[in-house]
Amino acid sequence: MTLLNTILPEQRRGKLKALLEDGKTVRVLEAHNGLSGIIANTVEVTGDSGGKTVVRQFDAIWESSLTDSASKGHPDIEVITFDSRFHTINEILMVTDKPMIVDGDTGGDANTFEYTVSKLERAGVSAVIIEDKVFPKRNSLEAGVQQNLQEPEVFAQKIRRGKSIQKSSEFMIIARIESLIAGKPMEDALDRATQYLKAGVDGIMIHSKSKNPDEILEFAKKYKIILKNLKLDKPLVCVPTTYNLITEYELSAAGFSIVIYANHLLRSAYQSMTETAKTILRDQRSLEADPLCTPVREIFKTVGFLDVKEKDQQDEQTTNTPVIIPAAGEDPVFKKILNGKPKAMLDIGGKTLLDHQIQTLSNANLADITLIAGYGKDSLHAEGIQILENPDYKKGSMLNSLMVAKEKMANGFIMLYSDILMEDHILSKLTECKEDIVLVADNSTQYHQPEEGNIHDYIITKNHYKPKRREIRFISENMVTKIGNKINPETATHEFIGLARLSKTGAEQFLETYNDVLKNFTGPFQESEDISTLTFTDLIQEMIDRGFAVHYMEIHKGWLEIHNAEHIALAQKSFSA
Ligand code: SPV
Ligand code: MG
Repeated sequence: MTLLNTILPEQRRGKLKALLEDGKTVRVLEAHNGLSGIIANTVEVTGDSGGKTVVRQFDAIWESSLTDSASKGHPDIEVITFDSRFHTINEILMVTDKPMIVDGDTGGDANTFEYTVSKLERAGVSAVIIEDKVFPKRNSLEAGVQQNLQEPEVFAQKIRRGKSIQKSSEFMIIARIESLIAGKPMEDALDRATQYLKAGVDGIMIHSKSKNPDEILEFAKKYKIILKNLKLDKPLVCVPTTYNLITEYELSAAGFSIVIYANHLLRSAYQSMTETAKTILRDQRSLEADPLCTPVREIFKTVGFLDVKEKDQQDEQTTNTPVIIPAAGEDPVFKKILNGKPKAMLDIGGKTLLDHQIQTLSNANLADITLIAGYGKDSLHAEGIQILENPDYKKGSMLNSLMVAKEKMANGFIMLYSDILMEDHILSKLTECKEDIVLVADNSTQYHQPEEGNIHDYIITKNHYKPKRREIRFISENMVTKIGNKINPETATHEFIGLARLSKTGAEQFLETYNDVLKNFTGPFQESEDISTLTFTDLIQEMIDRGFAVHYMEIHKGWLEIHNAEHIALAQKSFSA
């Protein structure tokens, strides 16, 4: 179900009257369930109108007794209960925003009809058309069927009762004259029209199963005279199923203001379904039937499944993505200042490095934080985060620590190096990225020399992109082709800042590659001398080599890594500013 076209009853009900008052010839298409309702509501073509290009759509939806019954596998003889019809009506109303005209069959007796009017009006239906036959009626299109007409006085009284019960002035009751269907003369039809108009009906439908339109055109001519005599202006409705050569334009010129295509979606669906079923039987597989079928994805799009997918992805990205900070290693540079404490406890302007990180994460609504501790773990403290331990932190790389939090990765995660600080906007932007694997990459690396003794994770992006002024690039082009600390800084386009986001799918691919590499390889691997010291960037490079799409989110400065005393001073300066 798509929520795009939903509309409240009071917003819809008056739409039909408004179209008629605007002098429009209302083009109506049948629907028999939610999906056909969406088609009737939204399908459009561009056409020509007096040399001008116009977008053509249907104006309203016909909820047909014939097709509602047939879609339930039943004949059109008022055997489908009103409750069942009302279920279909609501199903269509739920996914459309155009006015609906309901085929009310005979309307039952006057009491039943009052309830029908009340329920349809409340639901937001714009009009009901009832036919002047005796309950239970027979469909009008089949030749040789006994058609029993209701006494016009009895039918006129049913109209009065219906009109007296409706609450709004917007709801319309239209009388359908079946004289021509029942083989009665034109006079009978005209007589009935006069009586129903006098009873207060809002419009007349003249029905015919003739191959040519002569009789309805004659009726239309004489109907104008009746209206003139009664000083009324009430719309005339036709259903050109059998006399289908005549155009809307001609019908409009003859005085018809509502034209109903009453059964075409169901009939075309039936033909197409039968053809598909036979094709599968013939070929004993479905390959040949495929060209007869709409792609699944188009159905998904039509019924709103793709919207749901997108919303789920957005939710997944913005709510509670776990953040994993591998912080187990010992930092030789700060050994003295830290005095046995882990680097995360480094004081920067009166606050620990970790608290600075937690603050930035919480500013981006990221509250599920897991830190992997190792060296100096007992002196590690921070509020509201989970701490896991990597007892083997002396062996292996930061990737081993990251993998301690494997359990947190199942629905996607963010990985943050423990020694970087950044401006808030970087994380907010990262949570909005739609790709499955996104590395945050700084493009300012090209403007400065690598610092002595520091290890930098460099990136080379697809197309060897070097920033130019004012340029729009599409996200899908933001692909990483190479990553690692052995890349020549001269050829690198970006530096990986130690912040990455992996979606559920991205995390699955990441773990799958990791497990496979550990199982099947020994010795040197990517940039590492041995598989046991495999790094995060090695694994990412391996994923790229295996064909997984690794994207980058480009930033320009706005972050710091704390590798020496100078960096601390710089960070302090930034925070005090
Ligand atoms: C319907 O669509 O159910 C109608 C029109 O009532 S007809 O089938 O032509 O009678
Ligand atoms: Mg009908």
